[in-house]
Amino acid sequence: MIKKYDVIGDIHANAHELKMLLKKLGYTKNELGIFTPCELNRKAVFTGDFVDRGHENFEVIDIVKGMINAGYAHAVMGNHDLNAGLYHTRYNHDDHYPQYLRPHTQKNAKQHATFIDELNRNNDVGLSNIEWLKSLPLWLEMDGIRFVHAQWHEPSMSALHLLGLLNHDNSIKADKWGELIEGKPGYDAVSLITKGTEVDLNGATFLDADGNRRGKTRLKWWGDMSRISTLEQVVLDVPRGVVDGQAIPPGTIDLIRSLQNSDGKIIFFGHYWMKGPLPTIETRNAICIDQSVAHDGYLAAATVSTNGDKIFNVDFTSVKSRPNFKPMSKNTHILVPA
Ligand SMILES: [Mn+2]
Repeated sequence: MIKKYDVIGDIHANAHELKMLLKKLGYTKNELGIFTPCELNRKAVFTGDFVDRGHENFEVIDIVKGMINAGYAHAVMGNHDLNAGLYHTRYNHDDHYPQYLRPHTQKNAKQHATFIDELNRNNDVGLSNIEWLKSLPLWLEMDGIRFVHAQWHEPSMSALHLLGLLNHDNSIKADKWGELIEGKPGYDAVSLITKGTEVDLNGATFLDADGNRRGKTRLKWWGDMSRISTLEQVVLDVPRGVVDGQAIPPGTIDLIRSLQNSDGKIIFFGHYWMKGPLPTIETRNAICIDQSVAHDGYLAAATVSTNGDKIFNVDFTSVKSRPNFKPMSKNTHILVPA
């Protein structure tokens, strides 16, 4: 039997682009307003990051949640969805002071500002949306196809199960969120899966888009191994010249090899702010489908056709982000709730 999966990357609260993309993929609204696939055995799979940056957090969740409940979609958790869960969940720091798992610093509040704004306007819906984000699985495998937000990191997946933090569907148990404290093994494992690995730049530093000086950056783990020879080829977001001529540390090569060697199965993921209108295939078994809709880019999808045993076609589709879309001003003042 032929099945199709429309794999959709980071949406970041851009409901308008999501609706355009679903229409382009042939989905139509049913009598309940749920986007419905145009053929049997076709489903959407969302690779996470539903919230933050755009201004339609709740509408995006409403669309995706409706599709999942109707049996038309699946989704995994992105780092922004995880951060939202951590930001709004308290744990007992000591016996006297419950604290939030993600501290309410100015930086964290700013990153989450559009969601907080919607939450302040509609608290009941917001709270149920936070619970929904917290219930998403960290990874999914269907018909031998793997879906994850940043990295299919098997040591972390095993660790989370061994620590007893996960349900059978690889979502985090509702009563275990209190163990996701920075520096603890559970936190590190969920971070590696949803945020990926950071590489040390051997003492080199650069200024990131937010003006922070950084000595580490995201590892681009899905390049073609036969072409990779320098550190520059496996680091993301680093301006040209910063790591000129540096060799890749052997440990990093081994890590890349292990991340790509996914039992021969193909991995779809988002997270990495790729540029251009359509995703590109660099290796046969790992495809990034985040085309930076929240940075004036595109919302992309990969339509994967499989006979249940073997993928026989992958098509890419995307829609441009709104021309007048403006990211939040960097000077937006955010009131940090006490
Ligand atoms: Mn993202």
